[in-house]
Amino acid sequence: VESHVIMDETAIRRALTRIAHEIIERNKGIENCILAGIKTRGVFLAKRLAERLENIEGVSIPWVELDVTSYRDDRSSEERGTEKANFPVSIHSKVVILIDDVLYTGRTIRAAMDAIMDCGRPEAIQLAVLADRGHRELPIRPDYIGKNVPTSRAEEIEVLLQENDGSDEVRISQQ
Ligand code: 3GP
Ligand code: 5GP
Ligand code: MG
Repeated sequence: VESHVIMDETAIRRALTRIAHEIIERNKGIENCILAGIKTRGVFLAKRLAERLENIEGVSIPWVELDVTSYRDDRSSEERGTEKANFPVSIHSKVVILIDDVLYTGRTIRAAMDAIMDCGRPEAIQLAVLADRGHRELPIRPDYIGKNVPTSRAEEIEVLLQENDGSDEVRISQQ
């Protein structure tokens, strides 16, 4: 399998720092925002963004973990289970910013929006992704993008994060 690095540790760090500034600018601060990281790697990215946002703005921002398994449309109802999303903080009238590592068909984000709506009525939902590899099957677009990565369907993006994989790196590989 041929594979090469498209983002190294520095590139990932700079992309997250830029996205943090974009979030602050777009929302005129972060007082009304909540970060929702989509398991697995989206959660680590959400934590990192929360840390940056707090350092820049000097106020804390809540972040939550989102497991969208039971809201997916591409699993059988047995696989999905019936567990309802449950936020530890109220999302009423908040701007919920979804965070994921890779955006592809958009089905994960569709499921994530369903999970959020099940928990209340946010003022808005925004989307931040580390890599957008294209091939959307739904009308979904990210508000904040680490890197646009044009891919063929046969390619795959591998995201390695320190917290989970021991190093920070984004790679693209031909299957
Ligand atoms: P993540 O949970 O950290 O995002 O979907 C389970 C894992 O498999 C994901 O990790 C994701 O990174 C990885 N993965 C790689 N290619 C694909 C793909 O084409 N579809 C999905 N759903 N996951 C993929
Ligand atoms: P989608 O639902 O948009 O098709 O896919 C998004 C989800 O699937 C993300 O959570 C992501 O983890 C995973 N995914 C889809 N394609 C890829 C890929 O090429 N690389 C990685 N790392 N994850 C992918
Ligand atoms: Mg993911």
